[in-house]
Amino acid sequence: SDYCGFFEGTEKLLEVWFGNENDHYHNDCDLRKIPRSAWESILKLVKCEIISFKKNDAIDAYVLSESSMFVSKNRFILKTCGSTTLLRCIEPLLYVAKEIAGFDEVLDVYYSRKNFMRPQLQEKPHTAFEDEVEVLESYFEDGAAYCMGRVNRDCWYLFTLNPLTPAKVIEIPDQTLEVIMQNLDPKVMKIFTREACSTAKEATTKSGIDKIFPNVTIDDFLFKPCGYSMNGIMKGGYYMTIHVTPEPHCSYVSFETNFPQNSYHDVVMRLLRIFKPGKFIMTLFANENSVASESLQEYRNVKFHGYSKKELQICHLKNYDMTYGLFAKAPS
Ligand code: PUT
Repeated sequence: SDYCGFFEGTEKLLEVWFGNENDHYHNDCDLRKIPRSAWESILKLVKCEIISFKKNDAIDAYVLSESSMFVSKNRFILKTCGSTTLLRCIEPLLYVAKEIAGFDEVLDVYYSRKNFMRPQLQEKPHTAFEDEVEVLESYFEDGAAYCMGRVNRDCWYLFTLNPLTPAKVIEIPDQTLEVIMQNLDPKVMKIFTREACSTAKEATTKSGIDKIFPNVTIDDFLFKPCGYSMNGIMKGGYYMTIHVTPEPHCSYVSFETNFPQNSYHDVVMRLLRIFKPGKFIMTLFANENSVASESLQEYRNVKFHGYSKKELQICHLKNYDMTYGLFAKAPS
């Protein structure tokens, strides 16, 4: 049965790293100086709102009505689904980052998303990647736009800074794994409905989400009548986030983390056992100093039991190497 109508679970994802021209270690700068009221006004433009908040000494994590936001000292991450207008946050974000947090330069930018199930339901410029790129280019110089995967089917778009001339790099070890799953097992998706679970915590434990990583402070939310979001924060500024759209005709689950691993094979296998997707895409970013940089090579020959690899692409960027892979359930 359908729990409700169509919902575009596919998120738009923005990550911005800030710096200060005269203060290399940006001792006095911090995005966490930006007050909640400023974030609320910015998110209003994006068409979503804050529904929950948790923090530790390294990261502020917000669960939003449409996905999540993570604010660290000099890195901002916003992930929003549905028909939100994420790119409208850029102008006010650059303003508050300068005027309140003290950052006067942008070190790096990543805007990415999978192809929408129903692009016609988006608001401009999100109806087409080319139009999104035009907006991004109006704010950021030296932007490079990529499409990984099949332009006529499952694909993943990325805009980032990749100047032809030497540029500043992110020196601290950094890595991001994203797994975007579709055509999920309806029995698993049922867990993320109010019919099956009365609290978010129940859905978190029943599904096994609480076992993906140890020592995570979880902030979870179960929507009415269905849908689920969780943020997890760990020591050292690491985060994980999961968003579930359980409706059978448009099921979608995303997982993202910057938690360092030499190999993400076991993490991905855990996700596949929990969610049982019919297909998924995996993207992994790792910079030179990251422990995950070696594992990028591993993905050339990676195998996930029960799934076959349809595509694999490797992209060398300014700060990071990135791998994109599409996998589909192998016939049993
Ligand atoms: N989503 C972009 C990730 C870039 C590396 N942290």
